[in-house]
Amino acid sequence: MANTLGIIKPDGVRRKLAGQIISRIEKAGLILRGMKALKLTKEQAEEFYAVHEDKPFFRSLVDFMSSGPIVVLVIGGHGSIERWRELMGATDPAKAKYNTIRREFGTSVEKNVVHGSDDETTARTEIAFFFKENEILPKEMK
Ligand code: IDP
Ligand code: MG
Repeated sequence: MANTLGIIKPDGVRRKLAGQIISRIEKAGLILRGMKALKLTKEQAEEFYAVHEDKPFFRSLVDFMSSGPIVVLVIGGHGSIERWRELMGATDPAKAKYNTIRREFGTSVEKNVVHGSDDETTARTEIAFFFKENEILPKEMK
């Protein structure tokens, strides 16, 4: 029952897709346990995506992720990590399944609208990157 981190990336916020994306999370029966809007500095984007620092797309990704406001979400509920990734779809919108967020709204492999943690370990680290303990609703709170 681990929480996961979701991000509505700058392309999603700019295009006013945040409401629709949050609506999909709610309709899927997942639970919003934390939410804030903020803008990453270049340094913060570099740190968040440090695992990709050797990739050819790293500089462009950092520029993109720090180009405008994002919405960060703590998403809970049964199977939240896998289920949020299912709702997002594959990294490349052109290869993502129909009805996924990336397939419907993504415009390139970089500008793919949303982020999701890939496992329990990264979820924990990524949530802690944005949220203090007291900014996350506890599981028992309904
Ligand atoms: P994920 O977001 O589906 O987990 P990752 O491989 O972890 O995909 O890549 C992180 C982010 O980096 C992607 O969501 C996308 O924005 C960007 N990205 C990944 N691969 C490419 C690429 O080949 N070209 C440009 N950007 C990429
Ligand atoms: Mg990833």
